[in-house]
Amino acid sequence: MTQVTATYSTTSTPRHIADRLVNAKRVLITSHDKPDGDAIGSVLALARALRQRGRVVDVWLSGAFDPVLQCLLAHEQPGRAPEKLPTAEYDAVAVLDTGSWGQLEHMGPWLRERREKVIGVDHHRSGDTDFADRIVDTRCASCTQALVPIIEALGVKFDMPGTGGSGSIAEALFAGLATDTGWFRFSSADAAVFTLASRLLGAGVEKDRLYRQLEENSRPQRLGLLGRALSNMCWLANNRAAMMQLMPDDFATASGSPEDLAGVVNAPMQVGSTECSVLLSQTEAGIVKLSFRSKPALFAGGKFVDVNRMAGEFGGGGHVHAAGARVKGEMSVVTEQVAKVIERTIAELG
Ligand SMILES: [Mn+2]
Repeated sequence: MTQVTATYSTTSTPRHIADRLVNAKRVLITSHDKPDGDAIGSVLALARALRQRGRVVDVWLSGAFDPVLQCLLAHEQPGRAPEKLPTAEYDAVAVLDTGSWGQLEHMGPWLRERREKVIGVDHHRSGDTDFADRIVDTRCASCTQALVPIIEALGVKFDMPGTGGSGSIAEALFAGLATDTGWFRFSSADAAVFTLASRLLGAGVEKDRLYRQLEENSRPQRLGLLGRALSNMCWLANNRAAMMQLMPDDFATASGSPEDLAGVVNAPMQVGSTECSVLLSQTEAGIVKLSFRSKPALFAGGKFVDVNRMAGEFGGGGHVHAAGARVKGEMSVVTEQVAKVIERTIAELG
C-alpha cells in the first residue's frame, strides 16, 4: 500500500549528503521504475561526479525505458532490474527522482534491506519512503536541478567551458532539466531553470544534437499510428476534449507497438478549444490502456481538467496534467465509460 505522508520533506543538507557519498568506497545509484530522461540524467550526473572523486559507482535502472534515452548512457552499462539485482555490497545507495515505494517495485525489497545506507534526492511533492537523509526540493523543475548543490558540495566542477560533451555531467544534468520541463515550455521552467540551463550550455552541452536524439528520433511507425489515431478521433464536450482509439488492427496495419505511441496523445492539444485529450489503446485482448493529458490553466488560479482524478476513476493516476490507467474490458464499453467521465468532468468544471 502506498501511503502519502505529509512529512515527505528535506531532512538533510547537500553538504552532509556529499560527505556521506564521498566517504563511501562503493556506491549504488538508482531511480524509479521505467526511468524517464530526468531519472536517467540524475543517475548519470551523480555517478559521473562521484567517479571524478575516485569512488566506485554502479548504476542500476529498473524496468523498460524509451530507447531514445539510450544515447545519454554513452559508455555506461547499467545493471537492469528486475532481470538482475545488485549482488555487491555498498557503503551508500542513492535513490533519485522518486520517494515512492510504489515507483520502486523491482528494487524496493533490496532497498528496504539496506534502508540505513540509502540517501534520497527528489523534487516531487509526495512520497512514502523513510530514508534518513534526503533532499526533497519541490522548487526544482527536475531532480537533476536538485542534485546541483550536492555535486557542488562534492567539489566537482561541471560547468567549465568545453566539459559539456557527450557522456558529461553537464549533459546528464541538462537532459533531466530539458525533458522534465518539456524543453523549457512548462510553467516549472522559471528563472532558476534558465540560469542553470545557461551554465550548462556554457559548458558546451550540445542541445541541438540532444534535441534531435531525444525528441526527433521516433520510428516511422509512430506517424502511422498517429495517422490512424487522428482519423478516428472524436470531439466531446463542445470540442473541449478529444478522444482517440487504437485497436490491435491499427497496430498491425502500422506495424507499430505501444513503444511507438510516445506523444501521440498530445496531438489534439494544438487545437485552441482542446482542454484535455485521451488515447485508448488495445494491444492485448480484454485490456485497454488509457492515456490522459490536459492543458494547464490559462492564468494562475484558473480552471483546468485534472486528469489525475479522471484516471483515478479507472484505477490509475499520475499527475494533474498527465495520467494513465489500465482497464479490463472491451474497447467499445471502455470508450463509452471514458466519454461519460469526460463529459461529466467538464460539465462540473463549468
Ligand atoms: Mn523528475
